[in-house]
Amino acid sequence: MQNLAWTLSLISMAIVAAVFLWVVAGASRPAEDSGVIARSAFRWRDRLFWLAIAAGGALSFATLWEWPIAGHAAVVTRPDVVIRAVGHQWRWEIDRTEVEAGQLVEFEVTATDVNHGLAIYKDKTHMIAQTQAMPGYVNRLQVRFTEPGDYEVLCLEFCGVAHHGMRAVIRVRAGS
Ligand SMILES: [Cu+2]
Repeated sequence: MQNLAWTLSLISMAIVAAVFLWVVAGASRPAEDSGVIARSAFRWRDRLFWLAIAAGGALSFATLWEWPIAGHAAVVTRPDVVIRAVGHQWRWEIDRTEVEAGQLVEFEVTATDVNHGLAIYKDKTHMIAQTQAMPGYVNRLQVRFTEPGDYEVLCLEFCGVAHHGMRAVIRVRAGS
């Protein structure tokens, strides 16, 4: 899915760049006899504009309908486990790193220095939950790990030279 999105983005960027170059190349030509041709071109431009707006709206509606990040809605359920996660330049301080599959885990996320982003990944590339880690605030993030395994915690907010080194692991054991 990410590769498809990346390929489509590249194609779209190439089309935009090509149109841009075409317009630049044509800018030095004197304007053609205005009148019927120009009026019809303007009408087409108007139609294309509204078509692009409608297509963009439809595409956004179709693809963003399902919220991609689990457990990000308002916290309403009592968690089974509470884990405090504090971001520092450049490490995570997490007071508990083992839970059982099926438990509702609430992360209390904050930071001591600058903004960090706490993101939990399954299988390296699949982010299952994320929230900001901000000094002076506690953001609560509820996650129910359904499958056992090691989940990587990375920083999503560029926070300095060793940002990439902010890694931790949450180990999810098979539920009893
Ligand atoms: Cu960070």
